[in-house]
Amino acid sequence: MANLKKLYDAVLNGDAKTAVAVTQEAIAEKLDPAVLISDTMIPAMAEVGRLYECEEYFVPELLLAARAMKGSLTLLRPLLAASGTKPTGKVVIGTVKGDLHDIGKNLVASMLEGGGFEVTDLGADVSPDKFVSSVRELKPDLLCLSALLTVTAPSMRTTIEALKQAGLRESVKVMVGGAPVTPEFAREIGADGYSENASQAVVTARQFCHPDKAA
Ligand code: B12
Repeated sequence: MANLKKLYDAVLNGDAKTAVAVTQEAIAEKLDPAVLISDTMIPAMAEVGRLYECEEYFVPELLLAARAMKGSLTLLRPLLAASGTKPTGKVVIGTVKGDLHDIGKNLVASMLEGGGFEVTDLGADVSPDKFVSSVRELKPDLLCLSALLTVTAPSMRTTIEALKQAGLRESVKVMVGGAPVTPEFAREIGADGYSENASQAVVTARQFCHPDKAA
């Protein structure tokens, strides 16, 4: 029988190989993928976030845990779609134009996926036009913008302006983050929210998509 404690520990310890192996066993035993995610994997990732915030875990542990989580989710996602489980919310994420830093953005995307969100990752160096056309096409609840450079952070403002120009600003919440971004900057450019790190991003995203279920 699939050992779910082993799966929890594998995500917590960033052991992707074990996480994938136990997930395969669980799938073979027809365990409910949604329950697997909500009762085992999300609590493990929440513990990872807690350890990061109290500085017992650092970025490498976060990345390894995110990779383990991603490995399992890759197997479970098609089953979730097939079972018709409703995602927590729809998110489009990308690093803004001119900026190639994607490690933090990838981490935020993985944590959001772990939190049950359906995430479309546009990658790095994404132009305002590309963000606008993706919002038009995919109709996400939340648009997440990442920037790591002081010189590229203003592209967040340009992207929000482009959403306004396209008449789409009211249709989507915008959350921004990345090292040069502050809550003041987020307010100044007209974003709806800011989070300092990936685990906080999930909490904030829940507040936007399902205020009643926010942790
Ligand atoms: C790795 C790195 C690179 C790699 C990027 C590889 C990659 N695939 O991402 C490479 C080598 C390519 C690179 C290039 C450059 N880099 Co660089 N880089 C870094 C470095 C060392 C680490 C960044 C990182 O990955 N951190 C780890 C992640 C996990 O943290 P994070 O990105 O901050 O993300 C967290 C939060 O910010 C937040 N978050 C991030 N995005 C989002 C989005 C949302 C919506 C939310 C809610 C939260 C959120 O959550 C994340 C997880 O908790 C930083 C220094 C540093 N200590 O930050 C410099 C740094 C960012 N780079 C810098 C510079 C100057 C450059 C270059 C211009 C160097 C050059 N002269 O060529 C180029 C620019 C290239 C470009 N056009 O983008 C400067 C920026 C200075 C500034 N203030 O503008 C830094 C700060 C280094 C320094 N001290 O000078 N870099």
